[in-house]
Amino acid sequence: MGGVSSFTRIARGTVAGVLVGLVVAAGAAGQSPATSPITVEGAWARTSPMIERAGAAYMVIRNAGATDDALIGASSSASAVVEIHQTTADPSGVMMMAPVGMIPVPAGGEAVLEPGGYHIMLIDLVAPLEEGATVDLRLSFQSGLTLDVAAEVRAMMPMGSPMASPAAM
Ligand SMILES: [Cu+2]
Repeated sequence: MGGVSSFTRIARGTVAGVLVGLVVAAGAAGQSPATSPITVEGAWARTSPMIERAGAAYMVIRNAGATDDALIGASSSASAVVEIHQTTADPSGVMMMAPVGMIPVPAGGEAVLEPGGYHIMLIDLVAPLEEGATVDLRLSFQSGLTLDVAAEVRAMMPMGSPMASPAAM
């Protein structure tokens, strides 16, 4: 049946295209941190004080390059859903959080993810976050770069962190 064989050819072509795409993505993921303008410092995570089976991760993302970049997504084996959130206060001072499409990481600058501001939201945790354990995160950037980060689970904000509302993600 000519129709079937023609369908098979198209399908094979599609599979080949997907494989090429995967090789390119693996190359980007394997890029040495030494050559990447993006670095992450002080990654940590905690269980949400407010929401059962949710947690959040925080860090400072630096961009030593000459091109603006942005964090556009993340994944983790620790939770079914990972979203990029921003906590803000409404005019009456009530803290609320919502997903954002990206967190800008300007050229020569940094993005600060901290309680009361930007954070990586871990939704539907596979297991409760245990203090001292690490949460793996794969960060995806607008530039196509991906970066693997290990965030240490802590009960409290690390010493020296700016004081934000401890109840807010
Ligand atoms: Cu959140």
